[in-house]
Amino acid sequence: MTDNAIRQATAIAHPNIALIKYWGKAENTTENEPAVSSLSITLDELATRTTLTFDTAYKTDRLTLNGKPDTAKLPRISSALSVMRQLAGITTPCHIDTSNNFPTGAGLASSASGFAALVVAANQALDLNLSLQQQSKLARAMSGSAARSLFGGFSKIYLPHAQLEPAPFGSNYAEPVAPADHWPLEVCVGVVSEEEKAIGSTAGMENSRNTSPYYSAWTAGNDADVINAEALVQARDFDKLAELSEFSCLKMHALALASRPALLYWSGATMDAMRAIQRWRAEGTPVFFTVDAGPQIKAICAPGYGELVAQRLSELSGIKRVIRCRLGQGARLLD
Ligand code: 2P0
Repeated sequence: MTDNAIRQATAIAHPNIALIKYWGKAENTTENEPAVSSLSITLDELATRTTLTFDTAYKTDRLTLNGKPDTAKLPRISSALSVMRQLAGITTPCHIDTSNNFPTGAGLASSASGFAALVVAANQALDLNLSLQQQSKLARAMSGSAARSLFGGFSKIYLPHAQLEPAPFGSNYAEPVAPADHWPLEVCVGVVSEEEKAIGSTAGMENSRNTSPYYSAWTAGNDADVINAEALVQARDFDKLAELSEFSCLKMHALALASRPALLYWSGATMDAMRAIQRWRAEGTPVFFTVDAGPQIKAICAPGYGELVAQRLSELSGIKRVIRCRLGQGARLLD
């Protein structure tokens, strides 16, 4: 690409929700390397849509989020984009116009969908012709969970050795485990709060690595959890995946809770919903919960049970609204 061209591309990406959680970065990483393996599902209903316009007429990068200028988030996005500009051999400023149809920075994985959409749009606009694996590595360096949103259905980051590769791609990336139609699970997101969280995941993970007495036990267990979860996904074994996924979620929160200062992401409504979901499952409804770095509750349901679970979830006090999702596609270009 020459430096005097106007280039534009639009991409869409969906958040993903980890069933086997990522929490913790490799020590001394300059490439945002995760310290643990993870496995996730990509959703369909929630989405980030991003248009990038590179134009030499601009003096600096600018960011519009949900129609409003956003200077707070610009530095992180701008420097992420600069890695891709460097690959293209240009320095052209860019207008990043992005919108989310769900709350930003509130534990609904907006950084996963946001950075996945950014990489896919930049790959196109800058004519980089990167493979999906290369795009996933770049997304991972921007935000760990974003690597997984390159793929639809079920995907994983499996890094039993965590060997570092040279920049800009780093050593690890996400891989597809199974497409959405392999096992069309449904997801009901119970929104407890629309507010942005006070402590971002990056700072929270560093806090846990530096202070939680459970950290080494946590990193030692995740490879096996991912191997086992992948086999359960392939076998479509809902009950065993439910047990393993709730175990991974609670293990991550135990680690976070035992950090100093403590990372307490749940509210009372989160915990009430966790107990209700376990009760529904004991009564025969195939559903399990997961919770990320925020108070929202995610109820994962066997195919056909989304409507029933959404109804029950919406009746719990403290749940403001329920968003129903199915499993979706990976990040992709829009015309
Ligand atoms: C996950 N989370 O596996 C875990 C579970 C939240 C809880 O990955 O610092 O935004 O940008 O690499 O990906 C959220 O952290 O962190 C996350 P960064 P990211 O989905």
